[in-house]
Amino acid sequence: MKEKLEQLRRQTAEALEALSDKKALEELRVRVMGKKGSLTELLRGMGALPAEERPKVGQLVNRLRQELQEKFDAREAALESAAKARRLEAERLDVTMPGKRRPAGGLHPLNQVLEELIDIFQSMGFDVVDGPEVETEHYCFEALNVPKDHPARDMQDTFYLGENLLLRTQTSAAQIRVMEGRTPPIRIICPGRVYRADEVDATHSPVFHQVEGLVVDKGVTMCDLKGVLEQFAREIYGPETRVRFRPSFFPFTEPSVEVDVSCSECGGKGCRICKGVGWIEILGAGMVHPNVLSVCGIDPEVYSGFAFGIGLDRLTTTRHRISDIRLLFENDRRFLSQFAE
Ligand code: 2NL
Repeated sequence: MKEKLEQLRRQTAEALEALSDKKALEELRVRVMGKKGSLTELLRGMGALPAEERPKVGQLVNRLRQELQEKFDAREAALESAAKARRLEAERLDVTMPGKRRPAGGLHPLNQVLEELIDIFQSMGFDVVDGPEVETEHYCFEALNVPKDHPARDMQDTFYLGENLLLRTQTSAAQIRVMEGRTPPIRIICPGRVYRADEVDATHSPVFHQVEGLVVDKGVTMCDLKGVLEQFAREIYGPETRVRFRPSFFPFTEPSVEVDVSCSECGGKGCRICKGVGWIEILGAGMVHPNVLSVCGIDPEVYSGFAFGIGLDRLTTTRHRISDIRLLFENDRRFLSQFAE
């Protein structure tokens, strides 16, 4: 019996040394220590021993059980730490290796021109404001002195979302909100998306971008309008740029003007870009109509102002000689990556 115990001790120790993973270890544990395992078998064999030897042998079996238990646990721990060491070695990282470079994104050309424009106006003391794209007829038309029969108000030209709800056709709507809520002096620009029910072609898109500006204070005159817009045009197109003001009409300004700059491509001689006329129209502007000031609770006898609207898409396409406005909305990376800085 003693020999059998000794043999089991030796065999188990050897088998434990020989195995190399936890699965094999658990199998061996069942084979030796399990209900039908070798050790249990030996214990059963005790029945054949003389009664006076049984306690002694029982003690030996129990000691062996304890010893084997410890051996199994120790081997299990050793296997685990070996596996962990192997895993760490396999996952070793050299943190000093150079990383994989991701291609950097860039600002959309519209945003590049917009940022330039914001810089120019901020340096002249303008704040940048924002407003909702979904507007009421009041803020989009009524407050801007746009009469009921004006074509802009037609379903054909404007996207209506409901009885009195529409997608704004100009960012003036947001500027009206500012005039209602502040007392002059007001000096703001308001960039944003605007919507018109236009068919898509090379020069039209139902969604486009506008930057409107507004100055209201005591004693603001047409001279201020001309000075600010001339300064803006020279900063955008270069110091040698000539600027001209042509009489025009908008319901919300009186008098109204359209502003042209000498063609930066040909210097005014006439070319493909300016369609042979030597001038490029860049914006519309005018002195804020007294009705518009009144609606906003600003007394036109005390205050006056000027306003302007710049089409950002056209400014961007002429600036970068982009032939088709649709390119600005398709987000084709082959196009956009040409503008990455
Ligand atoms: C254009 C013309 C213009 C304005 C926009 C404006 C705003 C307020 C009051 C009065 Cl709150 N006017 N905006 C004025 C004149 C022209 O835009 O052709 N834009 C592309």
